[in-house]
Amino acid sequence: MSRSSPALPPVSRLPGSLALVLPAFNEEPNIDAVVRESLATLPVFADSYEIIVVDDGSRDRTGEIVAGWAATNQHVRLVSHARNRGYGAALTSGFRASTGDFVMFMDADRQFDIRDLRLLAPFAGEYDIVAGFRMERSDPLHRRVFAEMFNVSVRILFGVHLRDIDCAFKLFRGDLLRGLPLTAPGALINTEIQAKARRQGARLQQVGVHHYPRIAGEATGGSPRVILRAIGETLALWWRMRHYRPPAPSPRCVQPSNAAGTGAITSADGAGTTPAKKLLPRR
Ligand SMILES: Nc1nc2c(ncn2[C@@H]2O[C@H](COP(=O)(O)OP(=O)(O)O)[C@@H](O)[C@H]2O)c(=O)[nH]1
Ligand SMILES: [Mg+2]
Repeated sequence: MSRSSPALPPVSRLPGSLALVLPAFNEEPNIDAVVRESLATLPVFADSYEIIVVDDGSRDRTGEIVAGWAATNQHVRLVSHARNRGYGAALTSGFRASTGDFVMFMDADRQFDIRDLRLLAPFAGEYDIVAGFRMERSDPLHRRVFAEMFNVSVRILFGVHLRDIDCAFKLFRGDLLRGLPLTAPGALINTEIQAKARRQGARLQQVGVHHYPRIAGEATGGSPRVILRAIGETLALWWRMRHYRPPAPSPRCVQPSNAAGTGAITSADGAGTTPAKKLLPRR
C-alpha cells in the first residue's frame, strides 16, 4: 500500500493509558506492518500503551510473527485461540486481556490507518464511546448494500443509531467496555456492544475515518457463512436483549432518561460529527 507516513501534526493526547486490540485471522501479509505502524503511532497519544493481537486460530504465520514482536517489545502482547472462534470472540478475549483506561480496536488487515486515532482522541475525555464511520467505504457494492440493510435492521431491532455499526475503528472507556457481558461470537459483536452500552447510558460520538481497499490477505467478512451467522446472532441477541439487565452503571455514564434506557445515548449523527476529510487529507 502506498500510504506514505508523514509526521503527525500536533494531536490531542488521551487522558490515560491505551490498549489497542487487533483481531487477526490469517493476516500473515499484513500483521507485521500493522504492529509496526501501531508501535510508531500510539506513543503520540499515550505515555502508557499496549497492543494486543488476538490470533484467532490462524493457519498461517500470523501468531508466529506476533510472538516475535511480543518477545522483543514490551508493548506487544499475543492472545491466542487454539482454534478459530470468530471475530466477536476474538475481540472479547482482547478486551478481557486489556488494562488500558481507554481501549480501542481496529481490524488487522490494513484497511484502516491507526493514525486516524487523532480524529477520535479529542473526544475521548468527554464521551464513553468514540465510534468511527467509514467516510468512503472501500468494499464491493454488495457489501455496502448489505451493510446499509444491516444498519437499518439494528436501528429497528435494538434502537441503536450508528452511521456505520460495523466500522472496526472505535475507542472506548476501558472500564465500561470490560464491564459489558459480551457473548456474540461473530460479527454481531459491534451491535451487542452498542445495544448494551446504550442500556447503561453511555455517551457516544461518531467521527469519520478513512478506509482503504484490502491489498493483501483474504476478506472473510462478506462470506455467506459470516452473513448467515450474523443473521442468526441478530435474532438471538434480540431475544436476549428483551430480558437484559445491565450491570451496575459505571460512575461516569449518564443514566438513561427513562426506564427502557432510550434516549440517553448522545449520537452525533450529522451534528457534531467531525468532518475528518478537512483534518486529514486522503493520502
Ligand atoms: N478473530 C477473528 N478475526 C477475524 C475473523 N475473520 C476475520 N477476522 C479479522 O477481522 C478483520 C476484518 O476481517 P475481514 O475479513 O477483512 O472483514 P471485512 O473487512 O468486513 O471484509 C481482520 O483483522 C481479520 O483478520 C475470524 O474468524 N476471527
Ligand atoms: Mg477487512
